Amino acid sequence: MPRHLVTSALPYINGVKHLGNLVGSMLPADVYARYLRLRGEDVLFICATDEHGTPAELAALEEGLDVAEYCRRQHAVQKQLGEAFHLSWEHFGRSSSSQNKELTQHFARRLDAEGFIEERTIEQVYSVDDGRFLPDRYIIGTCPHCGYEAARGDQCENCTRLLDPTDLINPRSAVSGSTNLELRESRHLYFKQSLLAGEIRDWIDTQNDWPVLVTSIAYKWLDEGLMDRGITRDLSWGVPVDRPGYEDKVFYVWFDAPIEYIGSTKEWADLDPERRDWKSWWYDADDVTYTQFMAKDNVPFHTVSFPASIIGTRKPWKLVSYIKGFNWLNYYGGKFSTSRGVGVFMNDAIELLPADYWRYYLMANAPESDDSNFTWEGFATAINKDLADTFGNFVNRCLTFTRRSVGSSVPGGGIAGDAERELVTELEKRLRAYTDNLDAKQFRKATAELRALWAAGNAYWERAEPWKAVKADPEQAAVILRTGVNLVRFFSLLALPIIPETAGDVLSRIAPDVPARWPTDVAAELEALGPGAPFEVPEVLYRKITDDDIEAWRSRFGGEAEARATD
Ligand code: B3M
Ligand code: ZN
Repeated sequence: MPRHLVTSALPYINGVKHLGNLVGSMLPADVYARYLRLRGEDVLFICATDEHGTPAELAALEEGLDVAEYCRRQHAVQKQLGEAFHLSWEHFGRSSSSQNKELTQHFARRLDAEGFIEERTIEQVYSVDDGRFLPDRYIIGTCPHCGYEAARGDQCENCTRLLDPTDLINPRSAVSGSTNLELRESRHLYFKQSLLAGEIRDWIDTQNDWPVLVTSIAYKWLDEGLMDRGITRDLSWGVPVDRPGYEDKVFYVWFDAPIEYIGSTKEWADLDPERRDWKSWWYDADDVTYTQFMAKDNVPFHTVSFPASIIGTRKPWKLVSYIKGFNWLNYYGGKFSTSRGVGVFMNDAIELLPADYWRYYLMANAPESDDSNFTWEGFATAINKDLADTFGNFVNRCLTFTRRSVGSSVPGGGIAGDAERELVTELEKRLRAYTDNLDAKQFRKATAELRALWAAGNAYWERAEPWKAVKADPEQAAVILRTGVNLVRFFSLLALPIIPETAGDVLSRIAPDVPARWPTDVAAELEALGPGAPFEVPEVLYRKITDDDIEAWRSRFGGEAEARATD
């Protein structure tokens, strides 16, 4: 049976993620994994926190915490929030795990054995007072281009120009503020990935079903000439470099982070080694289809650097089968900003409304072919019109009217007629479009097809006019009510990947004993709940978003000025 490995880009450890991070990797990965499970596939959905590198160390420094303790706490926060959003990973690991350490060191040794590792000596900024080398981000100074006084050694976030630490005016250490800096030689390991450029290009050339966004970024990097890259750093927090003379160095975060996809799988298997075989998913795994989800800034590492690390081992480690890359979700046209506190973050969002509201809006508005915009107005429209009116209201009106007319069980009697046959024909067309879009990982289009399915059910109910039939033709009324209750089940089943909590709640009340399997035969689905099947009527599924809500949330989360600009 085909097996599906699904991974989402690993969220950085520092801080709660915003809705842009969620929609650009973790959420679509979850929707896809849920859909595949409903189709009966064997699915392994893996994610983890990306804990090494300067973001972790600088954030821990700011909180006055030991970096390992900081990461432990942050991983727990991100794991809990991910589960609050119903992200159904089989494992949410940690790139600081011992499994990732061993695998990263193994990959480096393999690359070395195959002649792809070279030692080079480079000049680096050393802080005498801190007694350590400073990575570029640890050096602060005045930008020579725009005069911004807090520019970093790698980039000025004010004018966004890329910098070298030696460009900065009055450079100082971000660790201690000391200006007692000097250039010193330091030895580092370089991965000679330039030797693999041809093989990587040949591999990319065969990926003709990948999104253009992904292949165009890969070719851009390859066309610019694939440079050898330093894969070690003078840092203490990271995967140690097990090589004499490198006791004070660790591997570069982007070398170890993608290997954590494998590391997290091994963490998962180590929890139940009798039944879980991590290597069968990653080594000689031709029966596995591997799909990665990420935002576009991560695409270069996943189309070039990580595959180079795998191909360079000359061992049959699993290469990705499909990469789904996303553009950006903006907030009123601007960037979500952790530092400026602009935009909606996962902890705030889940406090405001249950996960399904966000899941639905983010999938309906996913930044796939282009950047998309989060606005409270757009959010309110999607919730009020699609979730509350088209799905939620259909569920309640069908079940409430049926209960009031014939009691809390599906009525028998009557024979389906042309109206029902036409309904089945339309639903078959829509189901095919919905399924095709989910198979193609086109989430925006898939969500639009789900909404169209719901609308078709509403149109049937309106045309059938059960409120007249119950008086004039009870046999015909029984057909309409039976069809309506089965439509509620059918629509909830289809909605499970996107809004699992509320769709699951409906199914638990009307079809607790009917297995949730992806529907293929619409006519059969509309008879799944036969005469006498009991049902309960759920509470109103969604509350409407009011103008006051929008006003309050716009001022709380920023976007006030931007909103006026777009009004
Ligand atoms: N930690 C996510 C980011 O760039 C980055 C992904 C790693 S996936 C191996 O925000
Ligand atoms: Zn600048």
